[in-house]
Amino acid sequence: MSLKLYFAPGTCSFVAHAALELAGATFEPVLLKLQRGEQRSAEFLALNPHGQVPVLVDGSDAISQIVAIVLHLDQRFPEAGLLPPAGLARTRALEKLLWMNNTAHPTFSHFFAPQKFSDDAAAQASIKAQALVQYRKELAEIEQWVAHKDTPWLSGEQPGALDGYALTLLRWGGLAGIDPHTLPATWALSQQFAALPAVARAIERERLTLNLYRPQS
Ligand SMILES: N[C@@H](CCC(=O)N[C@@H](CS)C(=O)NCC(=O)O)C(=O)O
Repeated sequence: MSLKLYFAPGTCSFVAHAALELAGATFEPVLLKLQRGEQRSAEFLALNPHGQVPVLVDGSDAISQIVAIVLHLDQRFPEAGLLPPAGLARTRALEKLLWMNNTAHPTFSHFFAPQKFSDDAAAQASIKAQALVQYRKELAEIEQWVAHKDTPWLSGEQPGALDGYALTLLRWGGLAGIDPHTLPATWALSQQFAALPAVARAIERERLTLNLYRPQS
């Protein structure tokens, strides 16, 4: 079955993009320009009515949601080790993956797009400020996972989905004025992950700069 990934450079779709490359999958990458609203085209909404990337098309099936896509790829390419295969290690990896997706990622969305959550300018400023406080704590939590892991990668011996998400969340932190050097373990892990030939292909395709840090004015 043919695979196609709808992605937008620098967004959370990188987690799926890196996973496909790590799995050695043959797939067609389809770049969407979110600034141009391409995620709201009729063609894309037919694949994902939520109008968001990533979407993985596997044959005639369109799959959205990062966690669902990772689980699907993990089943399809078990040898890639995107997640631990079984047992408590798998449960713990899913626990982290879900937290990244349902907690840290939405916190950043509140910082990046506060207009989604209020149409009042003062309320937006407050949402943004509070989200930044929260996001710092969440990146600090990931830093603890990375600093105290007893395996080379976040979920085991092989690089996988958690490492791709950690890199993505750390990059976004740079946009929020969080210097990655203040999170040295996550920064080192992200650099190692980015240097893997498979991941480097995704980074090159998305034309990503790893360190986006700029001090906030
Ligand atoms: N829960 C979704 C979140 C997806 C998401 O937030 N995608 C963002 C990019 S990081 C997006 O497509 N935003 C465009 C929009 O909402 O218009 C998932 O896990 O896939």
